[in-house]
Amino acid sequence: MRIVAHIDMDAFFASVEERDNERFVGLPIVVGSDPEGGKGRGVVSTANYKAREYGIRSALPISKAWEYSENAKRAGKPPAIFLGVNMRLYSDVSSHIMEIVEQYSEEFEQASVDEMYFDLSHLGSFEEAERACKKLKKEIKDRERLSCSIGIGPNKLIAKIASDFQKPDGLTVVTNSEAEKFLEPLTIRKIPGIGPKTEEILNNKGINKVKDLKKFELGELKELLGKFGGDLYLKVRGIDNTEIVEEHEAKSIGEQETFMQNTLDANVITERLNHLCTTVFKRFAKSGFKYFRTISITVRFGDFETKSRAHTFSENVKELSVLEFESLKLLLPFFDARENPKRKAIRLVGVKVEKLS
Ligand code: TTP
Ligand code: MG
Repeated sequence: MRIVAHIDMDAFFASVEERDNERFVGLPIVVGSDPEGGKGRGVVSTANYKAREYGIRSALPISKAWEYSENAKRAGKPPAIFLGVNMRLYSDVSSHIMEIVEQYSEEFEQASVDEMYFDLSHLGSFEEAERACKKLKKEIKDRERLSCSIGIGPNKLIAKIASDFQKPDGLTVVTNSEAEKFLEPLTIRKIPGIGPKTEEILNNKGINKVKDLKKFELGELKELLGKFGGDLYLKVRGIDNTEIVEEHEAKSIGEQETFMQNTLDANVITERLNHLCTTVFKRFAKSGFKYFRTISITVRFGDFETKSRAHTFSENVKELSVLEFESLKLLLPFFDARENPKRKAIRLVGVKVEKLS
């Protein structure tokens, strides 16, 4: 059984600003271009939920947002706080969150700065997947002080729509058998791929809900919308076979291996570790980078608890022997009480070189 989750942070840029500036807490916040006292020509990147009550949302002209804020002020409400886009900060926070999510799955795909798909099929049931996602939400709240919404479904399409279903701070589970019924009452715009233009074409034909779309034959939808019509025919029935595609970022080069059987046999594990080092080193040698400075290893136990340990050298290094020796040093504590007090068997080991230059 396939189980896919989709996580999307709530009012992401604005939530990060609110988190980092105590004086903003509880106030309407708009992140975007400079409003220039109502004359600004840019747009809103995002607004927190408080500012959304004023009608301010992503992609709205910033001058409109200013106007709505002024109206609110006249009505005795707090005016919105307008902030520029601090992309570097949001990217950093984004990486922290992705690192947390990656602990929950071996297959994940970052879909945008604040959303990610990850596979939870290994948990075996939607109940277990829900439990894991509750834990994940709590972990993100505890560690990053941010809220997110998660959808769990039988494929990426349903997971994505489900994560949006109870925003903010939502968790929505839609099983295989519930998927078609879940979609039917939704407006067609909720289907990814239906933008304002397609929506208009369909609305003009009296099609507003997903349920209305199901009355059309495959051929009719293709005639109306071209190739997308074919995809749409499947989508409105909850069918989606797209894979989770992991992005390969060039900031680090790493490999991991899941063992056939969980093990704590030092010979077996060190042999696989050396093999991973060789593979990583070959990729590093071909990458065009000359040096690395950080070596990190990841160990996942049979119960999915995952730990990473890293060593950063004060100077650049470039030898395979260093990679082998240092990763072994990082691994050894996992055989005894230092990193493995309960002597748990190991499921997966990974090796990574970072700080490439
Ligand atoms: P979204 O996830 O679409 O929006 P959001 O996280 O602000 O709000 P929510 O998910 O709770 O509805 O986008 C993530 C970030 O991407 C958002 O915080 C800012 C940025 N963004 C833009 O810069 N311009 C846009 O038009 C959109 C939609 C998002
Ligand atoms: Mg979001």
